[in-house]
Amino acid sequence: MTTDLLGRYRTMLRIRRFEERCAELYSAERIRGFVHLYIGEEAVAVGVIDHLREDDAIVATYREHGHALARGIPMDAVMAEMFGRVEGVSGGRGGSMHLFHAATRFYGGNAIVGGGLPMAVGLALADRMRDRDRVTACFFGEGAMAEGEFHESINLAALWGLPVLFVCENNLYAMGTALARSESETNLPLKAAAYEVPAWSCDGMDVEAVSDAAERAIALVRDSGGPVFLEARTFRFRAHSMYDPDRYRDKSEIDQWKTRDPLLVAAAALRERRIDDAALAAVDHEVMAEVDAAVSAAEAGTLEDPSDVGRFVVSARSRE
Ligand SMILES: Cc1ncc(C[n+]2csc(CCOP(=O)(O)OP(=O)(O)O)c2C)c(N)n1
Repeated sequence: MTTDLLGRYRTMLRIRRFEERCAELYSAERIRGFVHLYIGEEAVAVGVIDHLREDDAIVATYREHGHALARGIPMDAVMAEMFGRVEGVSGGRGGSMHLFHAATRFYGGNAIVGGGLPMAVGLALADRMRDRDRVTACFFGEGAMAEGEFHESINLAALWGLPVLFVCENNLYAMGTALARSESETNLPLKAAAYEVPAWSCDGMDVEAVSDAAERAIALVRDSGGPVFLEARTFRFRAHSMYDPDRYRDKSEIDQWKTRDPLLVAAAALRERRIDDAALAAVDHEVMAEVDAAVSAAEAGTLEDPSDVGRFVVSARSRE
């Protein structure tokens, strides 16, 4: 847990530099498969995950590199996964969308929109049945709130009083579909409140605002034992995925949000606290060295022998 703003700035910068490098490596065809970047949204994962305890759980989406790094999964293991190497966090079999790390109770990484929500409710149910004082933080986009899984999951969590923090990362677009074009009600906390779940919003571009809101939300989950819903209003600066030509948003809208880049917002607050530019540059230097080392290690990593392709695959025959 990094309680100071400089620590949070550092984690956000680790996510940013990691992903910028991933984008370059993807364009160079050294990373393959699907890649969804979190650039612009870093304050959300960092502000929330900071307040989780080691034995709390996290469920995220396919846009989960930031959550994995904020959780403390080593960057080497995340980068190796991007390269499909055995040393990767999921043994090279998951790739960008399926980061999984049982040791830190990081339950993915899920390619299905809304797919993580019932899993989070199940994890919280298991904790409740075993009388364990744990919280499950579930991250999802506003697009997932149009899915039945959102409504089924939040309803059961409320009905059964399960300790889930539902974190909606509202970046306003679900692929090319703007929220206001697909939902008659765009007040997202209102939807959660319809299930009697305490719900509020925060500025997802300001890590301190997210942190304050998350601290309050997680404390309420622990005290009440029931779910809480937090909307973080944010924006992705890059396209939906590396395949997306991003033709549905005006450049002016993106530029406007970039003036509130979470790294700029945090840097400004740090300067007010007399952290000078040289100190921030030193952090960047260290982070770049960490990314360089992770890429070198990943490139030198092991590709699984093709004859192992059936390992971990349960077939009808192997069960006989
Ligand atoms: C059940 C399902 N439907 C559709 C898709 C295709 N799809 C992938 S991402 C996405 C948009 C989701 O947007 P949102 O939930 O807001 O998350 P964001 O990508 O903005 O982080 C869609 C429709 C999918 N993966 N799963």
